[in-house]
Amino acid sequence: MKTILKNTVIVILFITAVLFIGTSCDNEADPSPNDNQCNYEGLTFLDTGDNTQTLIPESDLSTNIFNNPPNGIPAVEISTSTGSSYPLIEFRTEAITVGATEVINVLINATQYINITVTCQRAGTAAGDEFRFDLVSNGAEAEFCVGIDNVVIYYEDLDYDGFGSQTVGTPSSANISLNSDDCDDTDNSINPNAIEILNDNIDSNCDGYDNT
Ligand SMILES: [Ca+2]
Ligand SMILES: [Ca+2]
Ligand SMILES: [Ca+2]
Repeated sequence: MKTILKNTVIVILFITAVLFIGTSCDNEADPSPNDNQCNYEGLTFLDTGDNTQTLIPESDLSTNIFNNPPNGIPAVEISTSTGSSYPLIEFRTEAITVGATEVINVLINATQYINITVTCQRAGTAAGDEFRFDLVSNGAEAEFCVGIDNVVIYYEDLDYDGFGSQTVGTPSSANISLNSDDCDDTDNSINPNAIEILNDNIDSNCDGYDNT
């Protein structure tokens, strides 16, 4: 199937599943136990014939968890993988403990679909853990069952040079960075982008050596 046609079909199926059909996606016991594995993985819905339809397989979804974001509210983001032939989907929720709910918007191919109620039915905190989110709108349901691919960690960047220290940041940290590459977080002239001053007893560019 050509990519554009495939994308169109998936978007229509998703919108139909989430927004219009009065079907459900009860593909596991409800409420779901916090099992280690989802029965069905990826973005799925149950059609009117009670068959689980996979809109996007898990392997084409990328899932990040933010356990220590600057705003102090952990969140999960799910998107289509880079290079995926599926439509661009961006999903972010702060409902990431079992039973938590949130009403969110979901972005599909640059269009916002609003007022989708997300319920977290399986939760994790580390890479490899699985999340299961129920998406409900107008009585229709779809589900994300996904494994965490990346744990995004924010580090303290107390000298504001864009490079974090090894210290994991908190919402009260003065400044934060997505990397931990600073070898001296008290001096903004010392970081991986600095020019090394040879043999001054300071490793200015954080490569481990004073003279390179
Ligand atoms: Ca720094
Ligand atoms: Ca150096
Ligand atoms: Ca030096």
